[in-house]
Amino acid sequence: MRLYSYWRSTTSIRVRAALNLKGLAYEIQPVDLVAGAQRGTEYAAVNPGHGVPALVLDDGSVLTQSLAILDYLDEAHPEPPLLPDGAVARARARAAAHQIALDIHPVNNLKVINRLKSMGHSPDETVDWMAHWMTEGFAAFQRLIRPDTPFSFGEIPGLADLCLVAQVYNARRWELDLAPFARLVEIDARCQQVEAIARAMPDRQPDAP
Ligand SMILES: N[C@@H](CCC(=O)N[C@@H](CS)C(=O)NCC(=O)O)C(=O)O
Repeated sequence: MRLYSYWRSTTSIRVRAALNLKGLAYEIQPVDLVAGAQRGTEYAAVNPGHGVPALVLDDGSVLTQSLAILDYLDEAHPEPPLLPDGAVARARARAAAHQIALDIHPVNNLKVINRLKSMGHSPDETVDWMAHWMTEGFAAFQRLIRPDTPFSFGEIPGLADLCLVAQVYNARRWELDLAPFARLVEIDARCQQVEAIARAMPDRQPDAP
């Protein structure tokens, strides 16, 4: 498989971690988001949505949207599972993941920040913007997960944890105050002890500077 990916992209981190957890082989095809490669004709042919990641399967099928890719990976390669047992628990795990993937990430995406800057907002204002949505989203996430498990929903890392580790990385990048989110910091630290997740983090990517 080939994964179109950018080292620091949180959506790419999620998918890299899932591929690693499931022991799947893949090669990385870097897409330089800062250089605008996601908007070039070559990548637009892969993903008309102009975002990473995109996963090309061995038969040439192209999958886009990180959550759809994660669903595919969990269906095609069920072990280890990304979701807990039981319909209610699964809905709750998905809801926590969506809190980050659908409520924090879209409003803090590079293209949104660039748009805010082009409308006259200063870099400091855009950092405030991102911090606002991360703080609100992390507060909700912390209340949505289980209070008593090593990972967000159980004994092994799952969908919500993969979204979390990526967003915590991004939060640290922008120097967000994580003091109110001790449970999230603790889960992130536990996830970083899992080699499959640690190997998915930005600094270990071939396109990291
Ligand atoms: N909803 C999409 C979002 C994909 C996306 O936009 N990813 C970001 C990187 S985290 C990106 O490529 N941004 C490029 C841009 O904003 O121009 C997904 O989950 O895959």
